[in-house]
Amino acid sequence: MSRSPARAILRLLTALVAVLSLGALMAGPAASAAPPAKPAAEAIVLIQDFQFDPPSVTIAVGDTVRWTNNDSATHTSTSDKGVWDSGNLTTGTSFRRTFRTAGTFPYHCAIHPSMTGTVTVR
Ligand SMILES: [Cu+2]
Repeated sequence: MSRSPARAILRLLTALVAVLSLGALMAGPAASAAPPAKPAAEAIVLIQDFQFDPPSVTIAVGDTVRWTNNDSATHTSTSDKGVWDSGNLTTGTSFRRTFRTAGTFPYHCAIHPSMTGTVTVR
């Protein structure tokens, strides 16, 4: 059996390509994607004593607000403009909404309209 140098080089190149492909595969798509300017954050609004606490939060586009009802009464987080409605939040339950557009979003509790808050998205 004679070994051709061309064949040996070809085999070497094939192995090299395989290693390089594996490396690219392991690096994954994240390596080519630009890193986000800021990881998405979650702002927490507690519902207690018939109030949203804090009553106003300012977040960045892409961030999420989480409302958690710490009250004994049932409340809602309901957009004044119909953008979202949590439905009834019983004691200990939460509702999350991610805001993908900038703006000022007033909201209230549908059960207790005197409870109001604002989400500002920049
Ligand atoms: Cu309420």
